This record gives sequence, structure tokens and C-alpha cells, in this order.
Amino acid sequence: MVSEFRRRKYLEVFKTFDSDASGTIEKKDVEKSAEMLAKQCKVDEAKQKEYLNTMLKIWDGLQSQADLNKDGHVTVDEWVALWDSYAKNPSSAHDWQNLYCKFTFQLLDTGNDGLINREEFVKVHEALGVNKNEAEDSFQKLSKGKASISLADFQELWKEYFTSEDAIAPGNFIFGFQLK
Ligand SMILES: [Ca+2]
Ligand SMILES: [Ca+2]
Repeated sequence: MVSEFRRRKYLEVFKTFDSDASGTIEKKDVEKSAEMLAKQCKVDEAKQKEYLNTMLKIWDGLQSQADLNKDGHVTVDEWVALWDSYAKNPSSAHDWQNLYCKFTFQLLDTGNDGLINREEFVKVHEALGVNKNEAEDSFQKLSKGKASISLADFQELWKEYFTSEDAIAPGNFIFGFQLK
């Protein structure tokens, strides 16, 4: 059984994929998300192509794992079920999940030095529509007093987001916003 708390966390991420808010994720949502992301982060054309390619790889993996009846839609139930199965055994994450984690890290590490600092974290999340104070507070919790977050730290925090039942676990803040 998925707890209400984890289900809420999974749905927050679902919303970021379901860009037309139709209640299911399709390939066109993912293309739209990549486009929006590029626009919000004001990246150049090369980066925009890179975002699209990476997100389409993520979609391929997601669809082949979650879209059990192969109708081209990933439903909320399919989405929740796949993250619940991840939570049971995070060490055997699928390639697309690891790619998605790394992609999120790279999106935040705008200076491309392998570390996410406070300024990068807040700036990107603000561009994506997160309240600035909320993003500041989230960084504080995630970084646990350190100046920046490494990829290894990020991967641990990421795992925590999808697996932890603890409302105050730092990983809950990895997407910048605070769970209401
Ligand atoms: Ca949709
Ligand atoms: Ca950086």
C-alpha cells in the first residue's frame, strides 16, 4: 500500500510531467515540458535540443515500464505503482529514473561545476515558478548547512523524496517547493 504522504509526493511530480493537465502523461506532454523548461530557464538552442532528447529518453523508459496496456498514456495509477515499486527497492532503479535524477541535477547546476549552490538552486526554481522564500528554505534543508550539494548528495536526497515517510526528511524538498 502506498501511504497518503508518498502518494502526494508522487502526484506533485506527476503534475510536472502532465503539462496539459489532462490527468495522464503522453509523449506530447513530455515534448511540451522540455520546451517550457528551455523557455523558463532561457537556454540556447543547443541546450533546448539536449533537453528534448533527454526528456524523450526519459519518456521511452517511463512508457516501457509504466504504460502496461501500451495505449500511449501513463495514468496516475500506473505512475504511483511504478514509484511504489521503486520505493521498495531503490537500488534497482530503472535507467530512466537515474537519468531523470541526473537531468534534474544538471538543470540546477547552471554553472556546470558539479555542485549546486544556493544561488543556482533558488534561481532555477524561481524560473520554474516556485516561490523564492520557499526555494531558499528548501535549499537550507537539503544542503544541511553546507554551501552546495554534490551529485552524490543529490542522488541520496532524491531517493529520500520517493521513499521516505518522514515529513521532515530533507529529501522532501528536492523539487524546491514545500509540501503543503
Ligand atoms: Ca497529459
Ligand atoms: Ca554549480
